[in-house]
Amino acid sequence: MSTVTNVDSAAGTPGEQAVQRLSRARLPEFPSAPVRIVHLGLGAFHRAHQAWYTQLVDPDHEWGIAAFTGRSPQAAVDLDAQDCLYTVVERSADGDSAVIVGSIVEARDGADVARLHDLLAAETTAIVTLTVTESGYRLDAEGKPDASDPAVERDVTLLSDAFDGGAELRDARPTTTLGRLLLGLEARRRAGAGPIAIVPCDNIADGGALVRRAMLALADRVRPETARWIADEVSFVSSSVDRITPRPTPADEATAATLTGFADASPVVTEPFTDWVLSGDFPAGRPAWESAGARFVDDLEPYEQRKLRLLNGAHSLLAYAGPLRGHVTVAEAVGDEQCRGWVEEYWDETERHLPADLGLTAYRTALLERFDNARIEHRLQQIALEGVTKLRVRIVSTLLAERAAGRPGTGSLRVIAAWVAAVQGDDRPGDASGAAVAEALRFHGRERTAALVRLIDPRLLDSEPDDGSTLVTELEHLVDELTGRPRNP
Ligand code: CS2
Repeated sequence: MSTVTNVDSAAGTPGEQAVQRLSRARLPEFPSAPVRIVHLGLGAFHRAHQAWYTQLVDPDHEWGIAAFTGRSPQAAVDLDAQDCLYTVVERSADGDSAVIVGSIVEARDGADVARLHDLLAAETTAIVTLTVTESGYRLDAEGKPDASDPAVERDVTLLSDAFDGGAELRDARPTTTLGRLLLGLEARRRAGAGPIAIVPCDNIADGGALVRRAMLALADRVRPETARWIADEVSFVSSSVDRITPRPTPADEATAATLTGFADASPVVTEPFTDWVLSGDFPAGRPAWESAGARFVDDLEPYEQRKLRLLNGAHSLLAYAGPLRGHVTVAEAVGDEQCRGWVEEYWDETERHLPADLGLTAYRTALLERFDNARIEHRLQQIALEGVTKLRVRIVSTLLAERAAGRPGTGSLRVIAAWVAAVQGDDRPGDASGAAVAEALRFHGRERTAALVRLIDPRLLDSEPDDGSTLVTELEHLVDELTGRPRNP
């Protein structure tokens, strides 16, 4: 890995910071590697995680990444303007250090499906990684492509047409992540380019199997022959990813320039901690990510559940409960004794449902230290987005297990209560399930509470002996406690 500090800072225009823009011409130690990895969802997390790992283990520049944007095409424009080089600022509680990363060699608007088509049709492309957020897969509660989502249905229609030869495959313009990926896989099948690995890197449980099932269901609706080819030739790898990476702010640009001597319009700030656990096959090869600390395991579930439930679950708790107590960042919220107590209570409860040999005490201590790092400005508002999908993944299994054991599961129920309080409040977090949440909010009183719970997972009510009546009462008590507003009888 190259760490660049205070390199020649002579250039620059008057009135601007006197530093040169990052470019491969100025930094010959970052030659452009050939594309062998395609990434969907070019954002800060990918750049601080998978791209960072890839650079660390690729001294001979053999594994270039072509990254496609998800929701923000501007990210590709900004990165492209600096030859896809960018700074990763590692921010510990004591200070900052920086590395320049060059493993991304191509940054594209996600709408450039023709380029995705060509890259997946190339035998040299071995891997597709994804960071498109939990809701970016557009799945229903059963894990199938959500048929009530008009974008999914539009893609099914236009891909069916293109796969049947009604339109040129390369010219089709699906808009959903799975629709685009399916088009790319069909291009690969037609080109005879062989097997490939798909690696979802979002906070979802058993992501490889989930995305495989979803992709096969989608492909089956479009063209069963393609579904069969995917089932035989495509490996879906599950992975648990971990690195706290807040959304970049304008101040990060100045920090990056000070640390490296180069102007960077797209730096990423992240914590020093990082983890990556993977399970699955890479039939067309892969970088030796394990040399940078990634772990390849047969059974991912314990690691994944530990991370999703303890880290992400606590994040969600703080994201909804923290603002009710006036907090803006994770460090502020977890520094509040009351919130910290709720986190500990939630963790005690969750621990009962995780394997005991996972070093949970040390894991919790380390988590608190990471959350306490006040130099990482991790805004609760960012974590609060997409609550329905996140709570489904992070909280529901603990709560169901607690209730099945005859306990109230107050620690987990409080996370849902905090979300209910947040969506009922004025500053309702934006959500991919926004329309469904708005629908539930049209009810009143207990019906509204039940409708919101049902959105997260209907089993929470259906598996209760009294159809959820007690759970709703308990939940409403917790909402009242959190908001300090006892409801009218
Ligand atoms: C967070 C995660 O925004 C969120 O929902 O809980 O992004 C979290 O910071 C990462 O998973 C940490 O690895």
